[in-house]
Amino acid sequence: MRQDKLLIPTLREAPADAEALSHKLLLRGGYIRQLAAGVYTYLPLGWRVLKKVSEIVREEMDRAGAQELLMPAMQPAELWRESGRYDVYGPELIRLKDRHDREFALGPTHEEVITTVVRNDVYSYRKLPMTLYQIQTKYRDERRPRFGLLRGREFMMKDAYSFDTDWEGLDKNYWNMYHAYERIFTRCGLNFRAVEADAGSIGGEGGTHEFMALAEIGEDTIVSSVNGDYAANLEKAVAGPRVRKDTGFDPGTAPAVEELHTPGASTIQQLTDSLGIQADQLVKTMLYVVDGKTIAVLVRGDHEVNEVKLKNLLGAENVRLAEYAEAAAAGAVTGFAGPVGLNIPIIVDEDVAVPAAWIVGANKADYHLKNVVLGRDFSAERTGDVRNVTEDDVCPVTGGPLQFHRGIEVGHVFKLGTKYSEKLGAKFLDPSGKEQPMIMGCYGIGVSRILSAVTEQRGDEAGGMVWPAEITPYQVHLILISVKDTAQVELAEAIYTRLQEAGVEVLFDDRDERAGVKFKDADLIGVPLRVTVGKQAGEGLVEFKNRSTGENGVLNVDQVAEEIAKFYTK
Ligand code: 9G3
Repeated sequence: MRQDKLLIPTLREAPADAEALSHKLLLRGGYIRQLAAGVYTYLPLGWRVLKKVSEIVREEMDRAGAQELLMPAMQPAELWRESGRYDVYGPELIRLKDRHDREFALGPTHEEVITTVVRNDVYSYRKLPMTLYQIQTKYRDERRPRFGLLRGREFMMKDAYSFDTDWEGLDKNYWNMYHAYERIFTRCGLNFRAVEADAGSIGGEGGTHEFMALAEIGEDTIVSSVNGDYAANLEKAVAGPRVRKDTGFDPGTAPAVEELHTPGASTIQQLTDSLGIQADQLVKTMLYVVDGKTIAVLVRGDHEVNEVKLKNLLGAENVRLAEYAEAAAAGAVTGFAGPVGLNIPIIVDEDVAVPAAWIVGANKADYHLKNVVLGRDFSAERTGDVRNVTEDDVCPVTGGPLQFHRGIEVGHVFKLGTKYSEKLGAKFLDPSGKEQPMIMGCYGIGVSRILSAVTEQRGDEAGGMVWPAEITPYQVHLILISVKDTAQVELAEAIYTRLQEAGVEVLFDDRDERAGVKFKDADLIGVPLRVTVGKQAGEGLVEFKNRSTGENGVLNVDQVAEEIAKFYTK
């Protein structure tokens, strides 16, 4: 295509409110434009990449035996009432009324809809297993949309749903999808890890993996062993067994509790400094409200509470930090909170539930207590693993060190079980004629989010972007230096015609612009192969640059055609 006629509005500067690298580059490269917070237009370049990513997803879904369909975004509220989720989700679920005042939700996901589709038209076990998928726009009214396509309020998702007669079938489908995801993210040129994850709000029984694109901007933290045998979202990651040094501590003979005057020392750092102790000799008392009830959670001073583990341990729906007044009502003094004298249940992390005497807050401003012993000075409602793993922990699989990376969630596969099929009546007649609920799985890919994840990994604020071969908007960027030089124009036109006839997608920069402007734009647009027609056009020679490998040289047209064919044949 001739760039002179294309809508590719490159920018020299990113808007001030764009923080993430991918947000800046997709704006500056003329890929996207914001219409509203978290709502974007894919300009022609962005749309070309989005189509290629979607096509890769489609190919691999079809190869995995899934059938593509397209469900509506307008979902009757009744379905969400049937599944019991209409009131579970707050303002994130976009609700609207039609002209007859009937209530609808704009689909944030499609478990309710797909289960209704299947329950109405699939009844015999002979039709199962069946996996259906769509590539469709989702709506989630995020409180804080940000970072461009990374967290939008309207975004493109591939969501697939599998229906099996038994758990073995689901397990087979689950891994079938898992491997399809590996192929998809590899073809999209992503550096990704599959990690054990928490099922989160969707619930479901048994196992879920997230696919994480490694990137510092990522909201998630993934924990893995050095050799990759273990990988888990921090929400889920567990520590390997530790050999506890026997301190010979005897609760029976431990000295009595003593008050410590610790004026103003309300942080771990201030305490360890002022008392000259290590953080692991302290216990932090965190006040939470769990499904409306205030509780205390105790973790060691060098650990952090993992709210997902806490929620799962207690089987709770909602977990949040307590407000100041809620903590005070429980007898805790914020900044000096401790377990002694509280009138609420106390959950104790297993690394605190060991024979030891601790320093804790005294529930009195400017005071702490020492020699506090679990069992003697306070009792635990229950103990469990409610903390994040740290660099000091060992891997549960290899026993070796743990590595921590930030990641962007680009995929998520779930074993749902019968949660939706029971609520929404997706049942089948088994060979003995007995009615059974279908066993479901669901599988999501953030298709539009992939544009940002790839740009985070392969973009550079100064150097621009280099798209992977399979999803680049164009395959070759042909740059004509001077539109006034006949030899250059003739050679560039000849190359353009020849490459197009060879089926190569060419972006031809035929604009009457200075070379510097053309190269700056080309860096931002990010096409991996660049052919520059300049001074040596008279000798039939051009500059060929492979921006993926960095190599470049002066070649004739035949050599260029050969280099291009090599780069794009898989
Ligand atoms: C909602 C809203 C937001 C949501 C959900 C429901 C996330 C919700 C989880 C899933 C699970 C899987 C199929 C594809 C893969 C992911 N955010 N989830 O259910 F009403 Cl407002 O979407 N769905």
